[in-house]
Amino acid sequence: MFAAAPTWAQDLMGQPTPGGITLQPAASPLKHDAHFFHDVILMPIITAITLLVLGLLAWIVFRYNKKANPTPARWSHNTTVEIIWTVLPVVILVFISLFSFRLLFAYHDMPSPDLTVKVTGNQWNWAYEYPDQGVAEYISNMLPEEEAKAKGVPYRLAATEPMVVPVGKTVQLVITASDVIHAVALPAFGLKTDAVPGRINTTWFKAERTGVFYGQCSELCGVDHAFMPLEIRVVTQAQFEQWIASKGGSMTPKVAEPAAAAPAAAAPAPAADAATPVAAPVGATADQPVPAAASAAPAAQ
Ligand SMILES: [Cu+2]
Repeated sequence: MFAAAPTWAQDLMGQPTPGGITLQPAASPLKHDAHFFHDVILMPIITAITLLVLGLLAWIVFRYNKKANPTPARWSHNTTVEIIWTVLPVVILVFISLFSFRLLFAYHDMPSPDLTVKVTGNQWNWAYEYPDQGVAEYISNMLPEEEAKAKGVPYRLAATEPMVVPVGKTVQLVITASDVIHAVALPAFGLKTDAVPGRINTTWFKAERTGVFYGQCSELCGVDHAFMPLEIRVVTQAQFEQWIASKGGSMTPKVAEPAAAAPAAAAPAPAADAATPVAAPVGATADQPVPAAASAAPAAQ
């Protein structure tokens, strides 16, 4: 499908490019920072060191071999050279660490999030939940090969039910796992965070454009490790609100009645009992418990 386009001209957004050699194009601030760290800081230093060592080796091989230099010098130790080759690597590492820590802090210092998505790794699929919008946990499986082909989407990257997020909003991912360690990895957003049973890890991204972005589990988690892709669909705010509504959620978080809603959702039977003692002291009429129970019933559904 994409074979006609030269891969170096335009890397595919949000997915790997056949024949591509560099990092995936960035679609989130952290990935731009990671590109800078890799392209501007690490690669020039690595290239310079590699060329220096190659040059030194070539110099020694050609200038000091047995033919070119039949009587070798007898001295050992050179204080100046030893100080240089000790201090210079330290300086280089400190220089790298300045930019490395800056990137780590950027990952750590999340801007105030607009949206929180809970991500749970399972053997072998992902579960997404939107607690603030009241979207219950749903399972995202890998799209079967025939369906992926029919839809023209990448097999083993496309999912049955993607995570849907609005463009330009800071999305916080709270990540855990139910069985073994998985990892949320999505190159275009620079995400790679372990999903550990019994722990909550967080990471964040802010999608800069709409579209579909693919990632994969990046922690060897069992026999179907290769078959639990992450698909994040970035849409406009209006489309996101439509999607939330289609999932039975609401954009206005219920702040006033979380205490009543929580036990009703968890266990409908105790909630009905709880309504009676609350109504009894307040109730001026005997009818009071009936409307209270009736209002609790829709919440339980
Ligand atoms: Cu996994």
